[in-house]
Amino acid sequence: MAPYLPDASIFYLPGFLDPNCERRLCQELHDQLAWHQGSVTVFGKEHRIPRLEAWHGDPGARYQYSGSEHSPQSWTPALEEIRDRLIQFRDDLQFNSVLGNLYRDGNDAMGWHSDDEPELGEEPCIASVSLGSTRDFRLRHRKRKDIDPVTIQLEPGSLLIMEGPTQKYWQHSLPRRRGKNSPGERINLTFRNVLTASSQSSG
Ligand SMILES: O=C(O)CCC(=O)C(=O)O
Ligand SMILES: [Mn+2]
Repeated sequence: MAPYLPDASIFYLPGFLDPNCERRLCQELHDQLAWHQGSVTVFGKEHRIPRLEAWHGDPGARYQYSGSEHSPQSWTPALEEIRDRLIQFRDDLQFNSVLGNLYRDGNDAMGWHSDDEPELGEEPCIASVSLGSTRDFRLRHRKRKDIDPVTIQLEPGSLLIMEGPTQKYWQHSLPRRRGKNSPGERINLTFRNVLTASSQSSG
């Protein structure tokens, strides 16, 4: 169960993928996605981002992340399998793309942000599937300092759905975890529906 959060609609389901399926898909995603390490430029200095990324989806689902725009690589069988399971689970959802993040170990992380890019439209639905090591997922309200940040442990095979006003009012992050309990490799997939030129012109 996800904790109750005001101004948000968050749903957490452990065991969305059974353990055998999770292990098989984790290996396939590791081997088959177009992983690369991006970089961001801050005050004129280029920094490599601390994780690997891959953007896959329908042609035309162009998306801006880590400071530049990317055209998608095509769907792989593992990505299509997980996307189809998501649609079976919630047939009101549709996704034309997926951002993969590969955290090689506890030094890899993602800073505070919201998935609120204009190309995701108003109140986007983001379906996040986790494989590999468990990591802490942190959430904090953007304005209300009286609400404490929340941690959800994203387990292998779990599904986290964020929708409604979540991205408008909340930020999330995946902090570094160093030291003796440092986690092993983790893959996260966030399925998204990016507005394309044709979806925008058809209203
Ligand atoms: O790895 C995660 O669980 C979070 C990924 C994320 O927030 C993103 O891809 O925007
Ligand atoms: Mn995000």
